[in-house]
Amino acid sequence: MIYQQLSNHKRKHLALLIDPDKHTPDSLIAIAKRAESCGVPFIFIGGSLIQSDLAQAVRTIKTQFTRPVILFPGSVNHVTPEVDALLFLSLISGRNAEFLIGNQVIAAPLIKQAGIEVIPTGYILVEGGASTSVEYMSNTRPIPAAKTDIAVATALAGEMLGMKLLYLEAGSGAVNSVPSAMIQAIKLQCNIPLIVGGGIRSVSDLQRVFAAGANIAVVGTSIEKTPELLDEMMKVAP
Ligand code: 1GP
Repeated sequence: MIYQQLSNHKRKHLALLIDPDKHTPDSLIAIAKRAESCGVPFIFIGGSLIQSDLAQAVRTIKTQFTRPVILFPGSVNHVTPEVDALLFLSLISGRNAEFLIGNQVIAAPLIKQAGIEVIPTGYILVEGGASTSVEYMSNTRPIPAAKTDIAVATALAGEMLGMKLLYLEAGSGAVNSVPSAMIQAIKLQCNIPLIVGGGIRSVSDLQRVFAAGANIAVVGTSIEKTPELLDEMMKVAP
């Protein structure tokens, strides 16, 4: 079960987010090869708006990468049996019923048919200093970065609803990643593993997020710009 690997509390994990639209087949092979050789434990694949062939991208990645490829879906259309597991996201920081339950109802039979491992995930959008694709596409407002109490209450509600993971998201390309105080406060109150992503651009950003308590940190944009950074980041992923 991939969930068991993700929730191994003895380890901190770095997950590489790949948006297939940002790649050519050759660059996809190159990044998957790099991820394999430097020991990246998981690749997340997804994006708010994907126009390329996601299933084909997964197949290409898997020619080089032997560890789990996990779907981080932006829409129902992204469901494909090629992935090893899927974060079944509910956007619990928002109040848009389509992203809380509507799309999940449409996707559930397709996921069942595909036989993919499902990981129920409370997805919490946090203000990151730039307006992001998730915010626009989901038509929801992120939790203000200073409102730790709202983020903790939201995370607790997610855990009480039976979510198996929490995902604190500043949004792809965020100017500011999720504040340490918010990560720490959620870790203090919740027992389920915490993923943190959005705007992690350097080794020191990554160290800060791990030190604050994130179990899994997700990086996308910075590796698209500077693939070598992945090797540096993997050195500090304990
Ligand atoms: C994953 O959306 C993020 O949660 C990825 O963010 O592209 O800013 O690394 P970056």
